[in-house]
Amino acid sequence: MSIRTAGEARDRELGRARVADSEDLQQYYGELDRLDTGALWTVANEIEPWEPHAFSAPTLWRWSELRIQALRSLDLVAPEDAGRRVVYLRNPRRREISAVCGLLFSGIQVMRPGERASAHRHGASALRFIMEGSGGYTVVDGHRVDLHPGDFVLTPGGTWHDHGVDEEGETCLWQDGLDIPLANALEANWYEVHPDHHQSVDHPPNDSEGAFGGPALLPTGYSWDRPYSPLLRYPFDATYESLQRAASAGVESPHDGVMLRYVNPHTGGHVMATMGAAMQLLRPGEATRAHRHTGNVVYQVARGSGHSVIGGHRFDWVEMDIFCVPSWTWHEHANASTSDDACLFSFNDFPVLEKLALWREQGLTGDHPPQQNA
Ligand code: 1HN
Repeated sequence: MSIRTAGEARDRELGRARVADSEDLQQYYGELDRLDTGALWTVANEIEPWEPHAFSAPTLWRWSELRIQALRSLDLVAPEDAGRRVVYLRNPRRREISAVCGLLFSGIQVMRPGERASAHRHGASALRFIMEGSGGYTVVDGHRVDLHPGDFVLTPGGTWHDHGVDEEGETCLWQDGLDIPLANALEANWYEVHPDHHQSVDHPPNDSEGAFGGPALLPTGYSWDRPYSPLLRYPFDATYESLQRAASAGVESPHDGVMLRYVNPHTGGHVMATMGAAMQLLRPGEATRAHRHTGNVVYQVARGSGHSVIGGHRFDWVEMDIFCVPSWTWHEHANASTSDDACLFSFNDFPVLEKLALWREQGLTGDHPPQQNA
């Protein structure tokens, strides 16, 4: 797929590769090819786009459609056979790597009461945003974490994890976000099945929240040297209250509304090494200004309804819909309601961009973004 969309006309400029073709050159290229080599000037403009190029298409998946298909899978496959009963979201331009956007993965997992999915671990990191159900839980390295709608939960790379729904619970649905395509692109992913297939819970339930979930309070005398947050669950109610408090304190951005990052309380940094996450509040009638940045973002509507303009395309959304914003794509969001809040959960690959010093951001002071390239 060509990454030279806009700017081909500018490739005639001094400073770009602009070698005119000739018979001698064609013969030369043929000889290089036989040696598994090539002339840089034949590919330079292709591999050095003027601006960051997104391979993914801005896309929205309707929860009303996803939910029906995820529930259908309940009667079609058992978690013991499927490993994980997940319907994944496939970006129309990322089919070959099963990515939702950029190098991120997203899927809808469904489990019914009494089911357990066996324990495993992998190099890739995972996160979950819980949509519906009760009695769901995940066990992360022996710590049980209960799953409630609106909660954001971590299963960091390298940790043993298995999930289940208690017998007396209700069918649970949640979004799984993973960095699997990234880990595979880096040729660094691996997978292990737990020797006992299920973990024993060897800590009090939800202990990570007891220890690390206080308001800006941490236990004394603990040490933590893992590359992810010791807090494994971020409940919705506390998140929503924080957004309200931030709004009252005037903490807002013209591009994001009131947006709070989920943080590793130990470092103040992103929750995991490869993926960050956030929740943003669009107040009644609020519309943000367009901006763009490197990094890919997958949004899920946690509350309310509205629309986003992404790369010049308008997407109307309602609760639980999922949509994505590919790298360097102009985007803006609007709350459709003049009386109710809208909340957007999102996860992203920003930690990777930041660590590799590839983060770049551009905002607009005017109201309308320029025409986005196709
Ligand atoms: C995985 O391990 C889970 O543990 C869910 O629940 C989705 C998608 C791709 C690869 C591994 C899970 C996954 C996954």
